[in-house]
Amino acid sequence: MLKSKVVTIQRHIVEQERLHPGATGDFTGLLWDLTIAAKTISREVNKAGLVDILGVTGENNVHGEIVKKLDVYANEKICKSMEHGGHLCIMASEENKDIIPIPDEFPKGKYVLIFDPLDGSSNIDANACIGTIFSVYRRKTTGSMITQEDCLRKGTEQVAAGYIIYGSSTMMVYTTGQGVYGFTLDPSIGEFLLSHENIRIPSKGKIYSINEGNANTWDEGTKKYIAYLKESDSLTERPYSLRYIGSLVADFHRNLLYGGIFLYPADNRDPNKPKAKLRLLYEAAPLAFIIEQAGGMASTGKERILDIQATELHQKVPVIIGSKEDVLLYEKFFNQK
Ligand code: P6P
Repeated sequence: MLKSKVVTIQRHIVEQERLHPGATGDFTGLLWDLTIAAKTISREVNKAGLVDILGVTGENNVHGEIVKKLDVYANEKICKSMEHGGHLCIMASEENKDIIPIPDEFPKGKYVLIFDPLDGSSNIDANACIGTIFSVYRRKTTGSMITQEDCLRKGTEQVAAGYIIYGSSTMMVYTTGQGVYGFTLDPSIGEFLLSHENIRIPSKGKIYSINEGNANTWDEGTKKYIAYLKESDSLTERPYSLRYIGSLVADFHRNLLYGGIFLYPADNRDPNKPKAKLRLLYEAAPLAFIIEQAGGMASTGKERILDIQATELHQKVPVIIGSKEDVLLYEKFFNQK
């Protein structure tokens, strides 16, 4: 039974545009083109088991990870869908070592798109949830040359961020700084329909998401915090439940709706050289924008993720993200001397 008020994502984007008096429709066109790419990737993801798109290409991406065909497909689909609209001046992707220029034959726009085309791809063959994550900035440089500088930004400069989650249904969740909105794809009409208006994350959850297999790599503060969550205390609603899919978008989306904390701390076995895993520009920063817009918090343990100035395209950071009270408590444990 459809809700009385059926709002497509296109209509919502236009309504959001009206909130920005200076908007030219350029930004609307950018988000619109993204929804086209999302629908096409969703179609391929949902039939991945039926066509020879599963399995690996045998190549590795810039991080030395084996690339699955769907990653390559999603990356190419987003690039092809976004390069000709005249909204972008540059792109950057998890799958590409360097920035992705807009081909000369296409007009250049004033926005920058940075994305992870298919995060959680190691779960593809297991038919587990995977997702696309994107982040949008306004161009920073003014000269004729568009450089990597336009991509190396601080998260607070984002004008939009979002993700598409390919799960039991396909959802697109995004923010332009006016709250967080979720749209569910109705395949029968090929439209994303508003299903989650103004998403707010509970201030405190009862779920924690972390790869417990890495416990021997954690710093002392993280070890103590996770041990604390496992103690029994009805007053503070402990023990928490562990929920970990191993697909960032899926773990993030569940915690956004139910409340809770997702943690990917650095490997601290060499305290002089802590090693993080998740990437700042196309994983941590866009999700941090979304979580703050939903009333939550995103930290490295030491600092607000949105305050970090990127210095490398594929820079990695520790990610502690979710309900504000949970992240604040983690920071107390992490910074205990
Ligand atoms: P681990 C997937 O490869 C990913 O980048 C995220 O989607 C996910 O949160 C994380 O890695 C899982 O990493 O080390 O727990 O398998």
